[in-house]
Amino acid sequence: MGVLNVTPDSFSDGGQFSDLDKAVQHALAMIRQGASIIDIGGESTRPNAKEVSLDDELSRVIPVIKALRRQSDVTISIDTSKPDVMKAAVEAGANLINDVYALQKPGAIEMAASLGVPVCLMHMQANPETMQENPSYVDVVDEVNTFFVQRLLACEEAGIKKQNVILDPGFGFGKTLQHNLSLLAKFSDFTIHGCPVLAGLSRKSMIGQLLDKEVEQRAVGSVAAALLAVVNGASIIRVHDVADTSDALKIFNAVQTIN
Ligand code: 7PM
Repeated sequence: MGVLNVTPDSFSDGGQFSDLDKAVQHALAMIRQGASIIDIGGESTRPNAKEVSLDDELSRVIPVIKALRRQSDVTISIDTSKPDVMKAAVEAGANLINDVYALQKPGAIEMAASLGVPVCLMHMQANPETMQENPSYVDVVDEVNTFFVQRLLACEEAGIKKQNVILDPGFGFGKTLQHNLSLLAKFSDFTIHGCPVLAGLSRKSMIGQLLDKEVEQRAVGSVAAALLAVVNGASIIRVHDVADTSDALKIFNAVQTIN
């Protein structure tokens, strides 16, 4: 899964191509490099991020989804927690809902059920404004798994089949470095529900903390972390550096398919 952020400054350089054009070109480049899912997000979920209005989010993501859908049949994931964005995105050609609030916002679970597309449910402690203030768990892996059981039950009650659910422990979302390392070390524990598990580690602060490197120097560390997640059972990895990650996965797959 390649990350395509369409927040205002992601693709604007004042140059000759439109921001829409550049966003689509970046998605097509990630597809050529090996991405089979493009995750399109217009709402920043970074720590301390401000909320984005419905109209702003729609005007950022919908034109990109429509334009990409015209040029590719790649799986398009919409990264949103707003029911109205989910609906417009699926109507524009998105095939997957990636919700960092795990369909807990009012109306989200009903909307996802009625749209009938697969959903990715991510664990987060607290909310983006406060989540990194004082993350605290007795046992982070147990608590994330308990959350997954609760959300799978809510999905079943809403009419979303387990076969349509992807789970994600939410690296960096209300977690300290030690919590994040526990999630990665015990990643295989999240496969007990029988759903595919997604890992989003790319360029995150845990990589920065371990390497003492700024975000643009975290590609190698991110690839190493992604590969560990795959070895420990991840089915989908959400990454910025698609070409580098593809190289690592080709080595893994070659070793995996021997005999
Ligand atoms: C800080 C924290 C900076 C998070 C940037 C981010 C995930 C996601 C994001 C994830 C799923 C980023 C993010 N992370 N969706 N959206 N899983 N499902 O790295 O880990 O882009 S935002």
